[in-house]
Amino acid sequence: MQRITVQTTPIEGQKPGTSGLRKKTHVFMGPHFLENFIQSIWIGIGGVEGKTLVLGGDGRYFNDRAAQVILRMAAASGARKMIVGRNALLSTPAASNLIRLRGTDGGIIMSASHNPGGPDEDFGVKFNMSNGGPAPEEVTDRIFAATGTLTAYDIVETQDIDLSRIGTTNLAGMEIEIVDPVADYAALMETLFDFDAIRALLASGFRLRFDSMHAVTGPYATAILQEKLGAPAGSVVNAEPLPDFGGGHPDPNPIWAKELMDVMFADDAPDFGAASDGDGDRNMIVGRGIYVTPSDSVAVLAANAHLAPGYSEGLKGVARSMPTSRALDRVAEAKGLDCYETPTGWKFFGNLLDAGRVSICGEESAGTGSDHVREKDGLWAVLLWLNILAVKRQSVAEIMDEHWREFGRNYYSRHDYEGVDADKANALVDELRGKLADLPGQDFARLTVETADEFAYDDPVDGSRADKQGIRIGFKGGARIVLRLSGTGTVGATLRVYLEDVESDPSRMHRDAQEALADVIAAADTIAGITRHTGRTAPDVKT
Ligand code: VG1
Ligand code: CO
Repeated sequence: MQRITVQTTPIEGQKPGTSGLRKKTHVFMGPHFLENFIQSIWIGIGGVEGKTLVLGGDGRYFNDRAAQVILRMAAASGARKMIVGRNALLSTPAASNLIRLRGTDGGIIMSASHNPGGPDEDFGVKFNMSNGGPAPEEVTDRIFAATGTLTAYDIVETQDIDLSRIGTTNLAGMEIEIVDPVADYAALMETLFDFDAIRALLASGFRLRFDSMHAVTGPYATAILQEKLGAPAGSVVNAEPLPDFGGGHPDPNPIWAKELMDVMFADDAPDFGAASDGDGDRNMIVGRGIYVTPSDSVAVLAANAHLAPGYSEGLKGVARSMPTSRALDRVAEAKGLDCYETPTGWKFFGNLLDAGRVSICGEESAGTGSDHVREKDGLWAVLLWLNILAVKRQSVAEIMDEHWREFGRNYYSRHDYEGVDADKANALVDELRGKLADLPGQDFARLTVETADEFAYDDPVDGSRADKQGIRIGFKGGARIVLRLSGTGTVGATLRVYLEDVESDPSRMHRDAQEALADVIAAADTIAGITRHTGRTAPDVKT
């Protein structure tokens, strides 16, 4: 075993995006790429010497190899200890929990989340802080700065560590503890929810189907839903994590989780369906014959969380990312709760959660979570839904109907234009930015613009500022368009167009969202010139 210093030179393009650094797997596997980034993390966090970190990933292709490299680099730089999920697996929320539970200095999560995996698909690495949450921009900026000046990295040369057996081992003086990835997380869930009530619901003939999409939640969902809560074997499907997610796209939405949608819209559909993404932090909720948008889901969860033991004393406040629909704001207003609007990405919720200002947060991209960890948490959302259903004994459709009648409905859809030429996408945004000041008062597709600006966020806890976080256009009557470029893609640019309108007439609350939003959709194209700039006449994905 030998500790060596390898000479290297900076590699371009190592700037972390919305959630860590994501690249094509072959890029990550290229000479020095992973090593450069990991050494830059050590620099960005002020060194790893004497520190304890958690390490795990979503099991995608290269997860196992990357784990060995990261362990050897941590040992070479003097880390005291690494706590690793067995076979280098940990869902993102389980990693967040482990960091908090063990009081570590942070952790590394190997995942490109909802992006597909495999040799020709994507890989990613993310650093989380000692609070269990994604590194804030100040830290990712330091990491990125280090990638630009790096000249060498340290690594230990040795055989692979056997990560398949729970227990403790040693690597060049660094302790490695291999833990069951599921146990602590499952125990945490048991403290938050009424497992007896959910067990009784499932014993009463209520049928559920959870689609793990061959990603990391398979073992978690099987242990919790089937083994602990008594859902019959086969309730959790696609449960085996595979390096390429079975060739699928582990993004839980009606397009990529179509298999689940088909089952839930069939005549003999189960009562409740759910799916999760690559690293287990996203959730999709679908009832028999009804899809629940993530923006509605977080609103329903906030309105009913008190029905679960972990939230019985009420919520401290709520938060949503800016493009997420304002269904949550309606609940907050009715309940007298503070509601914060943050930029896209879970890292912006961390300070609000740490400061005890909010208990539940959500994003339109199928991320929901609470102060139990510092990441969004797919299974947590599913369990809270089940707890609510167990108490209310209503169908998902009845719950949505009641919710809309009480709070009003926010029709919502996101249109994604993927793989757009980056220059064209930037030109679109620049042009739009240039005309924001002139938009108020103008009419488009029967809608009158009331406000138009580019979102900037001043963190109320630490005063940090994040600007250029998306363009938002508000119309008279409450409709809204938001446009921004994705920060998680690996090919070209992805333009995201978020569309919303409000409806308070109960007789008009059961329309198709695309139909209900037709004017808003038309206005978006006219205002932003989407077709003119991109040549596209329709989005690639509508969720
Ligand atoms: C997307 C979503 C955002 C989410 C992020 C990470 O980012 O829009 O809401 O926080 O993915 O989710 P972007 O920049 O592509 O819009 V995950 O599950 O990939 O960690
Ligand atoms: Co994810």
